[in-house]
Amino acid sequence: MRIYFCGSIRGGRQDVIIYQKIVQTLKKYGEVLTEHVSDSNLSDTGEDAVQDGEKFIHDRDVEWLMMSDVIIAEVTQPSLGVGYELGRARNMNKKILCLFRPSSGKSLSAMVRGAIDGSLFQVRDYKEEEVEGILDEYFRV
Ligand code: 6K6
Repeated sequence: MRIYFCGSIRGGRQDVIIYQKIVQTLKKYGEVLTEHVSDSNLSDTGEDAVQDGEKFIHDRDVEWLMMSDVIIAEVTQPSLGVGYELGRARNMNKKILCLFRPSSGKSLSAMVRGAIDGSLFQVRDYKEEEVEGILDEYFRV
């Protein structure tokens, strides 16, 4: 199973600890193609982008999206990149789970919550301490 994890980078890194918890849990279920998203050394400044080249990053990430069996996105911290990835993945008819924490006081974009289709595209509101259980449930069915 190939898993593509999406989380905010330039959108802001304040949830990186939660991304790490999610990626550690996802590793029980398959290969996480985008483990770097949970790397606390990755800043939102773009230094890594300069090194790698933004076109390279974009094209590699879209290729990984195509190769992946499932997309897990932590969508609490708004990110243009994550929104873009979700739109592309939806168009590829991928299985997608978006995780959102209402306790943040934020309100999820209607373009994400409104994309729920009762099967492939799911959005789950959760509390931080529930995240492992939610992922276990998602991957065991
Ligand atoms: C590093 C630091 C700032 O920009 C970078 C570039 N590095 C990236 N490397 C790999 N994936 C990236 C990078 N930047 C964005 N992404 C992808 O977009 C990830 O898969 C994330 O899910 C998403 C984050 O988008 P932004 O708009 O929050 O950066």
